[in-house]
Amino acid sequence: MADPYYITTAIHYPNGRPHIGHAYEMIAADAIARFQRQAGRDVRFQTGTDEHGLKMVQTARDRGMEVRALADEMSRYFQQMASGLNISCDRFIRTVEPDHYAASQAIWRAMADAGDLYLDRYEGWYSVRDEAFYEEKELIEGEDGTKLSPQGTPVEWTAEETWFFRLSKYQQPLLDHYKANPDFIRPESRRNEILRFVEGGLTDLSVSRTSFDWGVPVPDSPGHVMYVWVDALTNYISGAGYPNDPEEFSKWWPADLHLIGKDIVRFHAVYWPAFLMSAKLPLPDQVFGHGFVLNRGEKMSKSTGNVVDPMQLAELYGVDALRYFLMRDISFGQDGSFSAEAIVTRANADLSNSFGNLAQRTLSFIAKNLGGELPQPGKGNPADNALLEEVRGSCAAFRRAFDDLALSQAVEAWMAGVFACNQYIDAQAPWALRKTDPERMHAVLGTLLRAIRHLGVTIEPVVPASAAKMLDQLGVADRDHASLETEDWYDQLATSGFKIAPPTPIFPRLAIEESEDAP
Ligand code: ME8
Repeated sequence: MADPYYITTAIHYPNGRPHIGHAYEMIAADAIARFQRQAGRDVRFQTGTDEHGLKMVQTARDRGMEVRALADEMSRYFQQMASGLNISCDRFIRTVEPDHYAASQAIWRAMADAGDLYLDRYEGWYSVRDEAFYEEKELIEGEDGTKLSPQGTPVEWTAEETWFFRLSKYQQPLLDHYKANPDFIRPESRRNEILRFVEGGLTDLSVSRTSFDWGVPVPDSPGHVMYVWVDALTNYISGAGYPNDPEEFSKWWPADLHLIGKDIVRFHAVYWPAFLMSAKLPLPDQVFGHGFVLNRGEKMSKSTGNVVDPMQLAELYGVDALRYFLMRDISFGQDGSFSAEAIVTRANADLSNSFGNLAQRTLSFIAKNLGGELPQPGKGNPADNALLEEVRGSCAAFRRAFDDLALSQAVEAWMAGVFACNQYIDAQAPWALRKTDPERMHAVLGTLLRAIRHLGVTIEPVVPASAAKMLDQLGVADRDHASLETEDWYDQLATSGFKIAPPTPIFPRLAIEESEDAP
């Protein structure tokens, strides 16, 4: 049986339509999930929407609609985006679903059984935008003297009777866990931030609300709904069989990777492991806090009006161009900027002019001059062997880096293989060999087909639809990492009578769209 691999994204607040930050997170998680499938892992990939909390209540009120209707409408946009961006999730979870209610109430009961919940009065600051409680000492002062959360969002004074979770009890166990598992929080900068926060002392956490009823009801406590983060974090286990399917649950849990943004690392690396410890459940292997996507260097916000619809970008420039750009141009773990020009420049340089052109030149030459017949393999000229070695090396470097979540470096390493092929094709000039040395021409073309197969299989997680189309043109059926270990496919394909058809270009050259509302 293949080794299970469970990856999740954050679940997104559907109080508005999805933006490019949401798209970025889904695309990164999807690329990792596809990569692990190619590596032979039995992958479960979950994403979804986080539909409870005061922010949803207030947005619905502002729009004059029922909260559930808002959640249904907006969650649909996230689901459409997931399918539009070719996100291969196994489950799109919505926190309004019955199995999620059951799981949230079960973990609540487990925390209560551990003696970690008590009723008291909460008085303090709350940010509806962050759905987070803050201590006085964490607040910053806004331009007009008002108090703001450390994220710069407005806070309001809240006073109500709530259930508390004994977070303070878990300070030392958490510190011990971070020490014993240096890779639990990544990247390093996030880990240091969390260490400082926990070392500074933890106060007990208010985990229920009584001033509204849009949430999962607290068991045996009429009038209380769970604090939205308690139910939101629980999505990771409710989607994986907790508590009613122990077999399924023990297969998937603990998760291998929670992929989230840098602003919510505290919830995932402090509160969530503390809840799990309290409920006597294993902790996830790793929490990775990726950076933010900025619009031409600026933070996106509704008030500045610079929020970009990712589906519009995908329609203008293509899903795979967008995916490739985000994975290649943003160093994973750091913030990065996007603009239409940057997407077009990157996609044209790498995909259209280099990789696409390489495949297009090679396949159309074979279709035209060899009637589509596979070239006869050569005897192994040093230049051919050197190229194959270089391409295999760059694909192996891609795999090593990707496995370590250095996604952008991985793509860069892959690109080195593409460049090597383009240099080779120019140096070997198969078109000139057609008349002078047909045998050598065959060997060069055969070498190129092999190299293109390695490159196509390797980049599949990043540009899945385009890579699949290219591998179809090449007649390559097996697309996992193990298949790259031999070149048997070539002889099998040659004997099967497969013919290379005149190819249609896979990566069209892009131009910047100048339309009125283009980003
Ligand atoms: O925080 N660039 O939901 P959310 C990159 N419901 N990533 C970004 C981003 C940007 N500009 N803006 C947001 C929530 N994100 C909670 C999560 S999980 C149990 C509950 C990321 O819709 C953000 O960091 O505000 C988070 O990982 C995800 O998008 C959803 O953000």
